[in-house]
This record gives sequence, structure tokens and C-alpha cells, in this order.
Amino acid sequence: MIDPGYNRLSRVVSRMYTPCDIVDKDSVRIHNFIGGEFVPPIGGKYLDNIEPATGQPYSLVPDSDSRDVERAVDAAEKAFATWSRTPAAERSSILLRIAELIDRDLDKFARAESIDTGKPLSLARGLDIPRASSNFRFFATAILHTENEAHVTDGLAFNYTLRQPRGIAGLISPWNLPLYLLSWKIAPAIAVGNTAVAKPSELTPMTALLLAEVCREAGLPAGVLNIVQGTGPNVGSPMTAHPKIGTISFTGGTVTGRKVAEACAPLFKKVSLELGGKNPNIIFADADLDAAIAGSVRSSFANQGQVCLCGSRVFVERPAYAEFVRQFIEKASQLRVGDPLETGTDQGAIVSKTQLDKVKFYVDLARQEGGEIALGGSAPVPPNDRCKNGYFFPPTVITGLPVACRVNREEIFGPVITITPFDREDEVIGYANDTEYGLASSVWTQNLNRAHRMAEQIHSGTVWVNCWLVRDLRVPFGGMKQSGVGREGGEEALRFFTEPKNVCIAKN
Ligand code: TXE
Repeated sequence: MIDPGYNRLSRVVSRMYTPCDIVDKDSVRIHNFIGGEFVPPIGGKYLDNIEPATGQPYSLVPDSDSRDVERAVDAAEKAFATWSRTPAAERSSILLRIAELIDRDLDKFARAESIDTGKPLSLARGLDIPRASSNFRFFATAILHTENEAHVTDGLAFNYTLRQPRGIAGLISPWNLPLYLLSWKIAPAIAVGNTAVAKPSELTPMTALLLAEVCREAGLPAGVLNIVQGTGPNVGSPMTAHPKIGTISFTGGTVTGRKVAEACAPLFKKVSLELGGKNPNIIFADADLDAAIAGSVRSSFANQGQVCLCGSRVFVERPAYAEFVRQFIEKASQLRVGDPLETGTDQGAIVSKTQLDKVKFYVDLARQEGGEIALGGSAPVPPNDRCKNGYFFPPTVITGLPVACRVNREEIFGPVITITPFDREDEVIGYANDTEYGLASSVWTQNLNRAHRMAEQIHSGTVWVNCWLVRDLRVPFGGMKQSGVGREGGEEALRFFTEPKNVCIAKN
């Protein structure tokens, strides 16, 4: 039976189609999704869910605790017995149905994502939500095309490898790309026969709730996916410490990632950590400058710079430096900071007051470190009356900073980039690698040999040449150094969420 509170929420979510609908916060309680039911948190506590564009609460998120995690683990454990033995073709068709329903409800999902995160509706509609359905579609079909290895041991034996689901997967995701990243974890985990306990960020709970609704409609058996909403300490931490959750896939900040690693290590859990980045974006003088500028504006400011793959350190070869900076600033200053729900908005709101304060802190630090604010740098005029208390910050460009200063080393995670000139290839490789992070990089050049040399020598999990954010779902994805441990994506994800078992049969 659907909980009456949930019905009410569904109505409110539908009403969110009207941009300026101010919802009485007491009437909207998001629920957990456990064992196929929408249930309130056992402790009955809730947190305000703030809309970043207005700075006002518009719903309540469960402030769940270890009892809710326990309940979800019980449901996931019960479901595992059947789901892990369900034929791949059946699992596949349910996941395909989930993808279809996300596509059907694109507008509803996109609006909820935009309201929750502050990102432009057009971005949620064009990128986040379509990627979520692609994730389900990709892994639904991937499991129909797997192979098992066999090894013949001379005249002695024949070995083959079974790859079996590992049990309950704990999936913890951040606020910047809520459904995009949550579905990137859920889809492979359940496709291969695991059951899951998932925890979205407490800042952006809404699309996970809508996903639960869609999973139920698609016929996903009860307990295969459980969603427990709440904070890191109260929900994430009990998940990483739970002995029955043997697999943890986490995306978030590096500091939190370290805590997750510490909690998982004594229990020997299988862990994948996708963490922060301080990605170099390198432009050589021989690059197609128009393409490099357009690509760099995107890689600097997409989603208000809140993408772990954003290129926040831009390095430009000296002969092209002045022209690059001039044209980059001209283009970036045309980005329209506005109400995320309005057409024509390029830059929405920053996800929270805390994140906005962090961005401001780093801009002040840049001034102290000797940087020149070439664009932006202070809060803009609110785009409209509805957004007068929203968390807005304009695209900001800083020049003249030393490569090794804090602003050039620490992850800001906002619409703030630095631009630095360089003279030689070996010099810029040194700059690119002079960071604790190693997630992604971009190189813009027409010289193919140079592109290969750079790709070989940059320490990052992904190197884009003359592009940014081209994401083929089959390729390995992850970071080096403090950007993470392990790889997900395609075959890597299928392997991460399964346990290889060698079966050795004597020849006679
Ligand atoms: O993320 P957290 P926060 C970076 C970015 C940002 C900083 C902090 O620089 O300023 O991290 O952001 C859950 N055990 N990125 O604090 O805490 C949490 O509830 C288990 C980069 O908002 O890393 C959420 O679901 N889980 C990044 C998830 O971890 C815990 C995206 C991520 O939140 C936990 C987001 C704990 N002890 C922030 N504590 C990227 N690289 O994509 C928190 N969580």
C-alpha cells in the first residue's frame, strides 16, 4: 500500500512543474524506500531540504539512522536469494523498463533535479536525466554479452571462471550529479544480481525518490533496491561499518573518501572510491583556438564548476596566452547567471550555503595569494525576486597566481578557475602533475605526436585530447593518487560488483 504521505509528496512533486510554486515545507516529507515500500525513518526525524536557488526549505528529508540501515540490509538480504538467481534476461528486461520509465518521466525528473541542486533545468534535461536512463540501458544489455574465461592447464586440468554477485552493495553518492551518479552505481550493481542499499546526498534526495517510484512500476522485486536518506555520519557511516554490506561504491570528497576507506579496511570490504579532482586543462599555441576556448568555457563552468571532471587549472602556451585570456573572458562573461528553472540560464545556483562560502573563501584566498580577478569574483545581483536569497556566484577567472599556491592545489568545486602561461612541454607536464589529485585532464593541440606524449605522461585516470566530458560508458573511469581507488564503467563495473571464482576440473 502506498503511504498517504507519499501520495501527498507525489502531488507536490507534480506541482513543481510551476517554477514559482512555494510549497509548505511541513506537507512534504520524503520517505525512505525499503523492501518495496515507502516508509518514514524509524526515529521520525527530518532535515530541511533547501532549494539552492531560493535558499528556502521546500521539503523534508529523512534524518535516518542505523536502525533504518539495518532494516534496509534485512530487506536486501531477503531479496538477494531470489534476485541473484534470476536469469540475466529477466533482470535485463526489468532494467530496460526502468530506463524507459525514466525517459517517459524526463520532465518530472529534470525539474526535481534542477530544484534540488540549483543546476539549470536545461542541463538536467539534456544531460543528467538522459544519462541516468542510459546507465540502466547500458548495464541491462551488457549482462547479456558477457564471457567467462577458461584456462587449460597442459594435460592436467581445465579451469573456468565464474563471476558471481557479491551480495549487498552499499552505494553512496554526492549532490553534484545526483541521479546521474546514483544510477551509475545502482545499474551495474543490481544488473549482475546484487541487491543494494543506496544513500543519496542529504542535499539532493528528490530524484532518488522518483527513481524508487519508477523501479516499483517497472516490477523490480521488493528489496532489490533500498534507498535510505540521511546524513553521512548517521546513514553513510553505519553502511560502511555494516558487516553484511561487503561492497562499497562511493563518490564524494577526498576527505570523506578517506573516512570510508578507514571504515571498510578492517572489514576487508571491496571498495571503489571516486573522489575529488584539480584537473589541468592544457592549451598549446597550435590548438584550434575557437574549439579550445569553447571547450574550456564548458569544462570550467558546467554545472557551476561542480563536476569532479571540471578543468579548474587552465595552462596556456605563452604565444597564445593573451589572446586566449581575452577571448575566454569575453565568452565566459556571456554566460547568463539566472533562475535555474528559466530558459536561457547557463549558470544556476551553487548547491548549498556551505559550498557557496567555500567558493568565496577561495576567491578571497586567491586575492591574498597575489591573484588578479580577471572576471567575476563577487556575488551577482539576484536574477529575480524568487531567487533573492539564492546561492549564486558568477563565473570567476583568476590570473597571475603561482602554480604551487593553495588556490591552484586544493579542490574548490565551484565556478572558479585559474589561468597560467607556460613555455615548454616538460614544464607544463610538471605543472599538471604537481597536485595530490589525478582524476582527469584535457590537452588541446593539433600535433598528434605531442598529444600521445602528453597522454602518456600526465598522471590522471582520463586524458581528453581536443574535447572534454566525452563519456563512453564502456571505458574505465576513475582517478589516480588522491582522486580515488579502483575503476568503474563498462567491464570494470561488472567486475567490481562480482566475485571471480576459479573452478578447476582435473582432466581425468
Ligand atoms: O561531500 P561528501 P560534501 C568535494 C567538494 C566539496 C567537498 C565536500 O570539494 O566541497 O567534497 O562536499 C556521504 N561515511 N566533492 O561534504 O561529504 C554524504 O552524505 C559515509 C567532490 O558535500 O564527500 C554524501 O552522500 N558516507 C565530489 C556523500 O558522502 C558519508 C562530489 C558525499 O559527500 C560520510 C561532492 C561518512 N563518514 C563533493 N560523510 C566529486 N568528486 O564528485 C559523508 N558521507
